[in-house]
Amino acid sequence: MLDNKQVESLPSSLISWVEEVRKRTKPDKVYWCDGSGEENKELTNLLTSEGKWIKLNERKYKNSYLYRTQKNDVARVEDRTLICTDSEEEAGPTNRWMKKEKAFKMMWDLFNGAMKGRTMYVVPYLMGPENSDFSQVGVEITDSAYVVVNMRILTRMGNVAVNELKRKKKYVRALHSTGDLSLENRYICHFPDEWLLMSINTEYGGNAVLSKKPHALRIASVAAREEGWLAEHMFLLEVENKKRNKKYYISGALPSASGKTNLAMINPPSDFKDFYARTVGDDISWLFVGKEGELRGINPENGFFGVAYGTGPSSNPNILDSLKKNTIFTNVALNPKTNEPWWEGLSEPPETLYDWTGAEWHPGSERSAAHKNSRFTTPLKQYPFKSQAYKDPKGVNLSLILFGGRRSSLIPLVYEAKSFEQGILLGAMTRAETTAAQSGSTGVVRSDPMSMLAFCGYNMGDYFKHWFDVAKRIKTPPKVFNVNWFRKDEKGNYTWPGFSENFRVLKWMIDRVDGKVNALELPIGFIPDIKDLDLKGLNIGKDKLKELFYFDKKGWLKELDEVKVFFKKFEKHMPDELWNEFNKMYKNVQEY
Ligand code: SAT
Ligand code: MN
Repeated sequence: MLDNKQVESLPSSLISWVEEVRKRTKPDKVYWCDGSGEENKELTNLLTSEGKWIKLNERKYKNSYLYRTQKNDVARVEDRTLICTDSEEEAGPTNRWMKKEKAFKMMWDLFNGAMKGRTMYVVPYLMGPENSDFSQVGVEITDSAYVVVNMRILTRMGNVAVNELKRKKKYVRALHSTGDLSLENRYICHFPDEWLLMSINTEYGGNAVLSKKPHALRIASVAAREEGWLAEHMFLLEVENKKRNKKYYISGALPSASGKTNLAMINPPSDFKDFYARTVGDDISWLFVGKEGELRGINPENGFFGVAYGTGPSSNPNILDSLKKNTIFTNVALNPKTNEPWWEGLSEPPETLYDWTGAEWHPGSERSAAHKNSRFTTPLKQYPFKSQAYKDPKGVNLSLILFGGRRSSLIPLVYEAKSFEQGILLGAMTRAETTAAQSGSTGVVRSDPMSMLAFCGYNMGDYFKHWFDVAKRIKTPPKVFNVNWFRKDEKGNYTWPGFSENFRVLKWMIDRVDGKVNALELPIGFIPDIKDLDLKGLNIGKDKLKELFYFDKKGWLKELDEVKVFFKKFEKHMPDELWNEFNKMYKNVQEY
């Protein structure tokens, strides 16, 4: 706990806000978190004693726990996630909007007495490396010990943030209460003008750990627009080639639960002896134009909140050891015999399990044992294949950016934009199938520009314009690519093996960056000449490769027509630069 002296040293605006929240929410106790190990132990003991979480097998999963959320509270709820501004136009046609004053009143009514009988935790946190001009601070007030222990892994929490609070002019205020978990009154409200967040009646990570999507993307995207940088839903990967004596930094946007974490932790196939891949971040990148006109990136987070379901020896072997200590598992299954967590993809299922709801489960059951959006929360620091750059206050210099999404047809395995500006179009026109990361139906194709549909805190038309404005200041633009690992054949099987084999595609991109290989031109961009794809050791037929790069003119015209309908929604907010790029591509496809 922070002592009185430390609390008194904090900005007076913060002290009075905490006091206001205390008066309105009426907790039994106020507890200022310092982020220490002892404090964390107290909180985990408390959670265990309340029967809310299960301590896992200490020998196999040291200091690790299983938490089950309420059944109706397992994913982000996009229809209850609101951007609250004066005018609807500021939020734009893709966000749910509520007038600021109305939302304020509604939320304060819901928060009235919400913390009665509970402890109110005040959590100072830092997003980004220490002593970095790019980092931001925030303070989350929450009555959930589960949220606090997650924040301790995902952010730099407590004392470090207290120091930065004294240095930074502005900070985000985030207020959360578990409330009664009722769906009718669940709201995650964003007040970008005030750098303020209010979330109630939910405890699921993406809705309640407000440092993550609500701060690091929705509020940060608004700040980024004002200050001339970009807050993106992107991983950040370091690839080193020892022979070329060079490091490449790759950031990439893929929608939630589409393998972004796996790609950020990719393990090059065994034939790629000169290559090493290391993770800087797996979910969020903040990008800045550096002094030399280069594009730099930092990972604002300090841990991973990855999807457990499907994570295993074939999809992400690198993470498995890291999950064996100091990890929180949410909504995975439990082996009652060994007290170990289990989820689909990890191993053969044991004879008897308790599923994510706690009900008995046996192999062959129709329902999954772990929830499809089950998650692990684990510290970056203990991940063996991390890049030391994750704590570099200056960030890294980007070599390339990739966009993509889950598409079972049409979109090639990889293609390259002809310019950075066309790259912005590739990002903006991304359409992807929905996943279990958001409530609602899965597998529906929807526009998800830059994978930011659910995370852009303002009008996406203005967001596209902002990308073009930032582009004007970049002197050495990274190359931009689009990828699609998810094409399926007529039988419904994936055409490309994916996972670590995706490194072959990254290698081609790196060769393009280094000017080592030429490419073939299509109206939508450049694709590899098959001979330049390193496929040594991979058993893949010629027809499959052909299929992966087949250009279906009719399909593309239909795709672009649908993109156009989406773009038109933004009306006058849509920048001319993007329409120009779009029209150029449309014409090229028509004339092909
Ligand atoms: O639930 S989170 O928003 O934190 C993760 C995700 O959906 O990308
Ligand atoms: Mn994400």
